[in-house]
Amino acid sequence: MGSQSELTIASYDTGKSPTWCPGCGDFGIWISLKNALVKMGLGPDDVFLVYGIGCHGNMYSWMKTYACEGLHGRTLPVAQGIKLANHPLPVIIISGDGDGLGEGGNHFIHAAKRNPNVTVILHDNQLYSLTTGQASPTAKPGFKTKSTPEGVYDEPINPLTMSIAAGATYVARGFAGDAAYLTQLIVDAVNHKGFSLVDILQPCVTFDKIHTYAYYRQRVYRLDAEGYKPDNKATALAKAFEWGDRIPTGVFYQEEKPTSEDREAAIAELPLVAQPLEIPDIDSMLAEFI
Ligand SMILES: Cc1ncc(C[n+]2csc(CCOP(=O)(O)OP(=O)(O)O)c2C)c(N)n1
Ligand SMILES: [Mg+2]
Repeated sequence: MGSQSELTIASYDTGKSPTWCPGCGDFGIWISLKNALVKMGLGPDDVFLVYGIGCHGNMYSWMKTYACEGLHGRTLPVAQGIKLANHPLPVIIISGDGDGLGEGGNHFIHAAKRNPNVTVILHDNQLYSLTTGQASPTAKPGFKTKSTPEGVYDEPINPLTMSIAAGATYVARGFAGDAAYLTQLIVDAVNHKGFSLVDILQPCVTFDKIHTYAYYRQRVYRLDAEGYKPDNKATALAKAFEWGDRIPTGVFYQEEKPTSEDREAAIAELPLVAQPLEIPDIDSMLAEFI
């Protein structure tokens, strides 16, 4: 692990500057992620980031850690492969609402069900922003976008209720305009052992004039300030459906459960990367199949 005293947010600089639009919610998420890594003492060599395709995924170019950019929607298969190969390595997924819940929706449900020890940071702007502002699966009814000029008319996917129902063991929501609290939620999510989601309300300043920083600021409140306890699925689901004049943020649900790596006998003693490559007795192994 990197030495926390030497780490600063500058430790993750690549020398490239962000190309995000000035004011994009991605900035708040990026700074919160860097703050969280510094707080946990995870330097560029101590963590693997898997990026989706979208404005969020462009972070790959200005964030120095072990990392890869997957195909659009395929962050979770890649992340689970990395976790199987080297399960002590923290793996964080930088995904979008389109990437993670549209193209990658099926992977998302099955990853939540398996409970690998990975964290999904979901940049939830209700839009496909990189492709210039089409409605994403989380777009709310009535929202007018390039692809829905009369307003969205179908039901949105709710990342929180979907994750809780599918079996995720840490489910939280943050706001890109509150970096201090978002940092805390990311630290908690990465420290949680199991599949963790931080769904992040993220204003898109270019393609969305409705869900602005002011819009969210007037509505968001913290569950923990109201004595909420995240230990009951039914209560968590009810809270996760709350959306309107008041929008809850914080930890909706958390439970301890064996991870997919815990259940994998082949890596019980040693991570796969630390295991010897040679096959001890190839002839007797082959004889089983002949
Ligand atoms: C298989 C495939 N389909 C479609 C695209 C085009 N595409 C690139 S980014 C994107 C949407 C990104 O939306 P989201 O994940 O919400 O990211 P954001 O830009 O909002 O951060 C799409 C559809 C692609 N690159 N690959
Ligand atoms: Mg998006």
